[in-house]
Amino acid sequence: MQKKVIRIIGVPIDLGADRRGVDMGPSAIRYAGLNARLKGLGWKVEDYGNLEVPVPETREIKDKRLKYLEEIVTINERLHLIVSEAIKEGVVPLILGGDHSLGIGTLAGLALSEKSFGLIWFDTHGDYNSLDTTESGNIHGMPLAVANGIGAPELTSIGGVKKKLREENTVIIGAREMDPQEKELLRKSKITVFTMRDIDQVGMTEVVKQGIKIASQGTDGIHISFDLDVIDPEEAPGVGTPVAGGITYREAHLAMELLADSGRISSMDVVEVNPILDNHNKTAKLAVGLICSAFGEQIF
Ligand code: 6HN
Ligand code: MN
Ligand code: MN
Ligand code: MN
Repeated sequence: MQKKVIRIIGVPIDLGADRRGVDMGPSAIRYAGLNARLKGLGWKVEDYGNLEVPVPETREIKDKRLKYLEEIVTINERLHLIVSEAIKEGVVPLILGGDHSLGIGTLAGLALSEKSFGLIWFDTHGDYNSLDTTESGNIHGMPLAVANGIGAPELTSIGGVKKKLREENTVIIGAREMDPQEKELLRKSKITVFTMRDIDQVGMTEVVKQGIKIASQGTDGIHISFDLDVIDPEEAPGVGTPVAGGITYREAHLAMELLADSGRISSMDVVEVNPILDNHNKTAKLAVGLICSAFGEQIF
């Protein structure tokens, strides 16, 4: 039997966020044993290594509303080609961040495919800021909007097609902190938002089941974009933007286990691991556990 292939692509970027450190995420996740564990699950693992990303100290912020725009465009131009190539070859791209601005490149790469993908975005945040709604100017707060065709033309034009996602097949899970105008913008879309309150009320199983249904309708697969800050900082202290009141260790695993059961995962981003703020690589180890659950690891 031919083994299925996962291609790991590291994107050590922290240009999209104010707080430094998520550039070390790919190293921390690899150091936590990712490749060996995936191989243990029967996957053939191709590690592409890391994309070259400039160090902020060597660059200047030219526009405070779009910090490091040029650099982030260059990186995502490169990433989108690598992701689209992986999909074309029938291998599963697994992108390790880095900050969430890399979602722009991943989704642009998926959009180049003839296949169509639903999207499940696990995040505390909406990442749906536009040029006009951003309060920080940090591009990691914008990737979902950019993928929906909203934002700086330099970003939305990556990959040629402006709209890279199907709103009706897009789901956010775990939201609990959004900027006021970002919220308004998101409400105008057809994106489904499951907040922490929804998870509290109906449980993670129900939320993920509904999420899979929404992301599956009329699509060939599901892309998971997993921002570690969706997990409670007690469990995941090493993240770029920690916010109290997140999902538990088990809820996160359960979500990945249910997605694995669906058999529909086409690709995955794992972002915002910050080793500087972490406690003995706890968050990176958790990230590895979640990736393995998504790719077939079972408790029993
Ligand atoms: N993330 N809404 C805030 C901003 O700066 O736009 C926070 C964004 C966080 C983004 O965690 O990927
Ligand atoms: Mn930075
Ligand atoms: Mn995010
Ligand atoms: Mn976030």
